[in-house]
Parts: sequence; structure tokens; C-alpha cells
Amino acid sequence: MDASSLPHPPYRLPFLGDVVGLNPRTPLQSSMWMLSGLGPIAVRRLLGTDIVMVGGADLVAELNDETRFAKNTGLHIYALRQIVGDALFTADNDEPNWQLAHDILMPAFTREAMLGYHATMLAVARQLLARWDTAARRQQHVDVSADMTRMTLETIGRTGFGYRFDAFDRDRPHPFVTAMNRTLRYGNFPDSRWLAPVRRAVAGSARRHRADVALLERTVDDVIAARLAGATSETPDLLDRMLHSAHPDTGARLDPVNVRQQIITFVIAGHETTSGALSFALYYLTAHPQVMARAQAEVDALWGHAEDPEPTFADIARLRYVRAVLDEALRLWPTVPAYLREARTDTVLGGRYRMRQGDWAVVLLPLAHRDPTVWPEPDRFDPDRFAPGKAKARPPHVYKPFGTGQRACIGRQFALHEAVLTLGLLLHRYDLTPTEAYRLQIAETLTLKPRGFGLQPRRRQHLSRSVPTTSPLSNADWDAV
Ligand code: MNH
Repeated sequence: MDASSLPHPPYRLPFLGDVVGLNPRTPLQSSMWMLSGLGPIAVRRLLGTDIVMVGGADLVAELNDETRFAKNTGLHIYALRQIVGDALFTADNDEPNWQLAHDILMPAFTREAMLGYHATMLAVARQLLARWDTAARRQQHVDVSADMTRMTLETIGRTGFGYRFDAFDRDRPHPFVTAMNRTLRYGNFPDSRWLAPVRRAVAGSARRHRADVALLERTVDDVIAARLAGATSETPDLLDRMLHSAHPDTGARLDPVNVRQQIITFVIAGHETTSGALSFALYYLTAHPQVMARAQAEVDALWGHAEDPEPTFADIARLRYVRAVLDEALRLWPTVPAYLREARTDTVLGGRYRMRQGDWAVVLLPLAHRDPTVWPEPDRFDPDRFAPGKAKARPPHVYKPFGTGQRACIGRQFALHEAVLTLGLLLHRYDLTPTEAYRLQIAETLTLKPRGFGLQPRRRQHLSRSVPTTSPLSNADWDAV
């Protein structure tokens, strides 16, 4: 794209480019604040590369049009690709392994398929409850982001490849997680001779990096080898499906190296994302007591005063308000905050900005999700925006926390089932008080999450409380369905 026609931040420096105001620990938030002053589209130059960023809802809706644009795998995705090759997230659109893995795995991610993971998800959620029960008894605070990550890691480990990270038994992250995070930090660093010393300081040496990757690969390869030698999983998992099913039309199969790359991808893509979403939801719930009260009323209407409710698979779809809380949290802080779109052919964006075939732009979701022309009072947390029927009143393609088109998130149903189940159980069991005067701060790794957010859980006194027999939600929109 001819970036010279686009606004760029003031104080552009030779060689480095637009780095004034850039906090290297929070690049996304720096870009957000920068772009919000420059308009719906702007360019930022970093080390000689022009990065076009789009935050206006109209332009983003256009970029989401699959007939004109497609996923681009440059920038951050390229880094990940060094580790997991042509697995689902990192494959180029036309690489054969993308379509093959997509077709083999789609049946494992339908809503119906979630029935098969429900019991495991519930078992892991109960480990989280046990941990919070202990904190409640001792009147301690819990580290919300850390505990949500324990829960999602354990869930993807068990449903993905029958692996127990034992995340709830550890104070420090599992070695797999340490290696994974360091590797991602390393890969995300621009591969420049000048920056090598900085990279070494921040993300370790090249040797360390190779050892980290080897650890990830060995861990998964060992499980694959055991399966191929006849070991079975407790319940059917993603690994079983990849090892034992062939493409429905062609009969083609994924090779074992690719299967390993897919599993590593699922662990990376499938835990911090959902964990962050839950953490933001808990943050907003505790900051909005009325929303909290409605959400608790919803779970109480479903599970009454059961000491230890037994959520069924069908219950999850009934928790519509809890789901709306998650939707709204993902509007304000989509935990995968950006993705790249490239032009399929020469085209003009927004009737003004020429793009050649292959030119790409970054979609900045937190800005698109706060465009005031689509979202009145955009900074206000209000789950009623996602009341049944409300989405129809908005233009299409403006809310995309799970990405868009054929390369959208395959794990969406998985994430939502796990998150609604967990949030429902937490709200049913505890009243939650945030650490005093907590102000939301956001940590950026590959994903976003609240930093330093603590909560004190207290067991609710269900037995002494009378529970309404009908839903107390008075909002007409919610009763209409
Ligand atoms: Mn997920 C792709 C967001 C949970 C596995 N995911 C994407 C994309 C977004 C995204 C955005 C598209 C990125 C792009 O266009 O470059 N994902 C999320 C969010 C959550 C999430 C916000 C939780 C909340 N994702 C999960 C879970 C899994 C998963 C859980 C696995 C169990 N995601 C993937 C995979 C892809 C993906 C695999 C790549 C799909 C493809 O390109 O075919």
C-alpha cells in the first residue's frame, strides 16, 4: 500500500522509525493510543518496515470481506511459524496441510463435539474450585490470571493429547510452559544483527532457544509414540483424531511431525487466549456489581442452592447472560488483539487507499470494537449489547474476537464452552472482592491479560438463601427468547 498517503505519528526517527512513545512491553497498547489520535487508518514505520494499521469499523468490515482479502501470515505469525511450521494457525492459505488439517479437525470442534470434552472440562474446573475454596478458607487473595491459565492449560492438555500438566499442583509454571513462552518471546524478536544482544538479554541465547524447542517437541513426540504403540486416552482427544482419521474425500492423513506441530499449536493458541478472556470477564464483573448480581441470579436460577452443582452439557447454552458477559469482555479486550489481512487482487480500501495484490494491513480489534459509530458509549462495559437479537441491529463483520473467514478460530466453541462453564461455577460458588483500589493494567505476551489482578473469594451461603424459581432477569430482550 502506498503508505506515504497515510498519517503517521509525529517524531519519526531515521532508521528506527516511529518508536517515540513505543513501550516495548506493551506494543499493542502503544499502537492503540497512537492510532486513536490519527484516525481510522495510519502507518507506523518500525526498522524500515511500514506497518499499516486499521481501527475504523467501516474499513475493518471491508478487510473482513473474504472475497477481497485473506489472512496474511507475516509479522508475528512468521515468528511462530519457525516453531510449528505449517500447522493450522501458521500455514499459508494455499498450503496443502492447512486444508487437510482443517478438514480432519473440523468435526472435533463442532458444538456437538464439545459434549465429548464436557466431563474433562468440568473435572478441571473443579480443581480450580478446590484451589479457590482453600483461598476462601484462609481468607487469601488469588492471582486471577495465573489461576485461569492453570485451568485452561490443564484443559487443553487433557482434551488435546491426554497430557497432565498438573498445573494446580505447581507454584511455578510447568517446564513446557516456560520453554514455550521463552521460545515465543525469542521468535517474536526481529531477526536483526543489531538487536541480537537485546534479544539475548530478553529471551535468551540461540542455544537456549533450540533447547526450548526441542523440549516442546520431545514432550509431544513421546505421547505420540506411546499412542502409536497402542496406549489409549481416557476419553477421545484431538491427538486420537489426528492419528486415526483420514480425510473424508481423499483418504490423506497428517504425518506424525505435522501432528506434533498441531498439538503444540493447540497448546499455544488454546490456553492464554481463553484464560485472558475469563480474567477480563472477572475484572469487569467485580467492577460492576449490578452485572455481577444479574449473572449470579442466572446461575442460581439454574443450579439453585446445590452445594456442588452438576452442570450438564445443555446447561451451558442456557447461561446466556454469562455468555454475554464474556462477549462484552472480548469486545473491550479481545485477547488476540490483532490479525493481518492481505489484498487478494489490486483493490481500493475505503474508496481511497490503493492496495496492490499481497499488500497487507493490521486489524486492531480493540479499536474496531470501540468505534463509536457502531458502539454507543464504547468504553462502557454493558453485556446487554449482546442480548439476544441485538447483534442483528449492528452492521456485519464489526465484532471479530475470533478472527474472520475460513481462517477464523477453530477453537471458538471449545473456548466458549470452557469459559461459560467455569465462569458459571465460580459465580455460583463465590462472592468476589477485588484487591483494594485495583486499576486495570494489561500485560501483553502473545495475548492480552490483566496484570496483577487479585480477588478474594468468599463462599456464598447458598443454604440460608432463598433462591428464586423463575429467572429474575427483567430485561425484555432477555425474556423474549
Ligand atoms: Mn483461536 C485462530 C482468537 C481460543 C485454536 N484464534 C484464531 C484467530 C483468532 C483467535 C483471532 C485468527 C487469527 C488470524 O486470523 O491470524 N482463539 C481466539 C480467542 C480465543 C481462542 C480470542 C479464546 C477466547 N483458539 C482457541 C482455542 C483453540 C484455538 C481454545 C484450540 C483449542 N485459534 C486456534 C487455531 C487457529 C485459531 C488452531 C487457526 C485456525 C486456522 O487458521 O485454520
